Amino acid sequence: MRQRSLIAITAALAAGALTLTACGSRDDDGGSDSGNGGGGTTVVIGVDAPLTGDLSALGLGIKNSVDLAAKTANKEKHVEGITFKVEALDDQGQASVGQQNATKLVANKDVLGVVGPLNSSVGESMQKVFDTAKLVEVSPANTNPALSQGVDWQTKKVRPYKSYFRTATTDAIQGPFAAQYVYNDAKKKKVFVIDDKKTYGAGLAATFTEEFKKLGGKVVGTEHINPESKDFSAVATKVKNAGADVVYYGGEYPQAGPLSKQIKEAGAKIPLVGGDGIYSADFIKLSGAAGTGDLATSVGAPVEELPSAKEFVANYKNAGYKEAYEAYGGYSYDSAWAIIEAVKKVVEDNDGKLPDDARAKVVDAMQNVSFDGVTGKVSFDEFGDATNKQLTVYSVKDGAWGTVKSGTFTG
Ligand code: ABU
Repeated sequence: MRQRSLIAITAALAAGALTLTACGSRDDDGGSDSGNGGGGTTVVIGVDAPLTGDLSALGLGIKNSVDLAAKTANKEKHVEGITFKVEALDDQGQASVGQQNATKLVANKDVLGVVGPLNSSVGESMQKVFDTAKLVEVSPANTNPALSQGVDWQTKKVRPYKSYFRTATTDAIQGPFAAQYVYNDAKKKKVFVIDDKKTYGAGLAATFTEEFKKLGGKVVGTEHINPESKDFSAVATKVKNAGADVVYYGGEYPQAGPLSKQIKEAGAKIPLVGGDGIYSADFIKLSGAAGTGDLATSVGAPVEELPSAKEFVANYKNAGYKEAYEAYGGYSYDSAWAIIEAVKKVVEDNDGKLPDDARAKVVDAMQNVSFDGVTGKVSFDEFGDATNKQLTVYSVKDGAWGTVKSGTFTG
């Protein structure tokens, strides 16, 4: 983000909203320069995330953060002649809905990039739709390695889709990073591993387990839960009887909160550890007092502690969004800004206008995008993965997540 006063940005946000209504769109045939000289051309940044349902705390943080990036770019006139607008669609955390949304976003010729989705399982269902249309997507939250490195990523990495990028790091790093913390720092040696059978949860539990065993830790039990259920008493009893000194859960907070509570109620007074999918204020609401001492890893450094994020944090607050930016706010802002930077490059390379094949050119430009973002340096490697591999361990203390340790996996 560029430097600016808080007063200026507040005025700018209002101005940005007005500008949106004054701009023309690109021609339906994808032609350029459809805006008039005064208003310029509208470029739409799509958003796909769970905006309703039990994952909406994270999804709304994503949507709001993209909105803030678009308004900031408009206020700064960051891309001469272009006004950015946001079209946000609700995937409800469901792969089939995400795929329908991808088709809708592709059909809108003004959409030149999409931020999202939250869920790796939803991402899987959207990638081909976007890639066929040469429409770039940048996920701030998908962490399953296969999305960018192929299903055989552990033996042979092959990028499946040129149009897919992400600003969050992957579970190839997050799971082992958590295992190192649990084994070496927290000194836990006997783990009970539970997952929700979903792309993200099962994958993360697997990468954690592999490293935990490599370090010398013992897996004393494994279970899968049904994410549609909230009654985990049977698995909680198994945890108690297994003699574990820690639980690792691959999944998301709507299940992790009640699971933590029920494990403690069953008599196992041991911490539950999870990944970025449980790093939400809603986990603490759902687990109640039982959540104290539970741990989560999440992508990147804590936004509140990053000098590069100060302006984002202040501007988000000033913009008056009802919902918190949550775990992926900074990454969502940076994902949107990456699209804005790619559009800027394409426009500047074409005499200040969008070319007819703008989508394909934005995909190409994205590969070389590089800027200092909210979360640090933003750029992508040959798989479309974030070059920023940092992660942080958080623990629940006094009813809030507190930072424990930042770093990355060192194999
Ligand atoms: N990364 C955590 C939640 C989103 C996902 O990858 O499914």
